[in-house]
Amino acid sequence: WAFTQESLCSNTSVSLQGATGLSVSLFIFQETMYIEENTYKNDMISLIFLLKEKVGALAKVLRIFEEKSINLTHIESRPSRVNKDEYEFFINLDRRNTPLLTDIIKTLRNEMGVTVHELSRKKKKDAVPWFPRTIQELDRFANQILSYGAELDADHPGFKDPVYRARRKEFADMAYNYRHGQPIPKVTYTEEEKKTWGTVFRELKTLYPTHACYEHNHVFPLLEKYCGYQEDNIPQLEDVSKFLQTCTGFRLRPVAGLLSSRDFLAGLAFRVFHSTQYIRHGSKPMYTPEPDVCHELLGHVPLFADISFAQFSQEIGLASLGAPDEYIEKLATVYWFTVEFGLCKEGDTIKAYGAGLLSSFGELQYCLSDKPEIQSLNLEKTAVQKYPVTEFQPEKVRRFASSIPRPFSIRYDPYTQRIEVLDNA
Ligand code: HBI
Ligand code: NLE
Ligand code: FE
Repeated sequence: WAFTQESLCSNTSVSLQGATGLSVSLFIFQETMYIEENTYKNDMISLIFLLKEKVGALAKVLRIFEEKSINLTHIESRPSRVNKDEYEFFINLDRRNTPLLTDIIKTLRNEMGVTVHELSRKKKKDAVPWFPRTIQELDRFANQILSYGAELDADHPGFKDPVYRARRKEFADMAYNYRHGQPIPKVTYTEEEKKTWGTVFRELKTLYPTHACYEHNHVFPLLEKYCGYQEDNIPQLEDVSKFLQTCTGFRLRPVAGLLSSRDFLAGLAFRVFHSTQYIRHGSKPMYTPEPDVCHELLGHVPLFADISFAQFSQEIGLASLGAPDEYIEKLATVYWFTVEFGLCKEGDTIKAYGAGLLSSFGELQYCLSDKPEIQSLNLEKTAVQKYPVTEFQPEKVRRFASSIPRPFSIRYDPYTQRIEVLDNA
């Protein structure tokens, strides 16, 4: 995608003039991250329904919920943009009494002729996948980790190390208990953890000038200056989050481990980046298959300070809200081959901008050697979706978003940090 931007953040006036029309390439070093199957334990349900403007129309519907003892926890209304004489209602339900809901929806649809859209976290026929509409609702993802920190896979270097496992549990608990708006707890890292960071930091820093993209190299000195990026110090997520907020409004939120693509992308819609806080096992500093604090801070964070990149990330996030599973899969694939493992051309030189490359000194060296086969990104092939190729701009993501079948459209209100759900005009 094209990077063009004037000022980087409010406390500096560094000017970034990235190459425009970068051609994006991809490369994967090692298979996949491990993801455990996970069924969502707690459902979350919202309904959108449309009513013709008429005395008592809403009361009639609400009476049905009352009769089945279903507790509504939230209701909002707005005039429909499509039909002047209709109103749209958005309600949240108490999760405890959802079994009766199917009957209610049937009654509304069949007997009362009401258009109802169900938003559900469970996979359900005819339901739109649930999505958070306020930044606070991201709290609901906290216990939805795909590979819970303490239950590492057998081939993970930390698996047989009880000390490492116990430490991971501490980090997982911290993330579980975090709520939006709280400062991110500061961590006192152990000497061993600091040593691991030191190795990763030192090795990567020598590679960045020649291997990392222009934007990464521009932001990096600022992170050293303002956020404690040093060989002998693991930066605190809270400091980094504050810095990013001044740059692009992106913030970090601690997370216990890998989130599903759907949940992870939903965070981006609110300019929230879910970040792990633990560090990789000291025996393998060069490469780890899962995200850790090195990956987040050295790989992702520098690019989230870039205005165009931040915008692009949020567009992907907004496109994901309420999207069917197949579309989430496509967005995640695009994300993987660009944000995680993308290479770009600067003039004739190939540079890395993917976070998974920029946080692994093994992979960063390897990806620019003559060994890997580099392929041009062809989104039609990679995402298996008709998709504009090469430069990858928010405008194109927006076009893709509008092709996602959803019974409503979505707008982000940055002042309230809320998603507005609008009927499809
Ligand atoms: N979860 N915690 C966390 N961190 C990520 O970087 C992350 C994730 N889940 C999915 C994901 N990244 C992406 O690779 C895509 O699946 C969207
Ligand atoms: N392989 C990367 C690293 O070692 O930093 C992490 C990738 C996470 C997707
Ligand atoms: Fe990542």
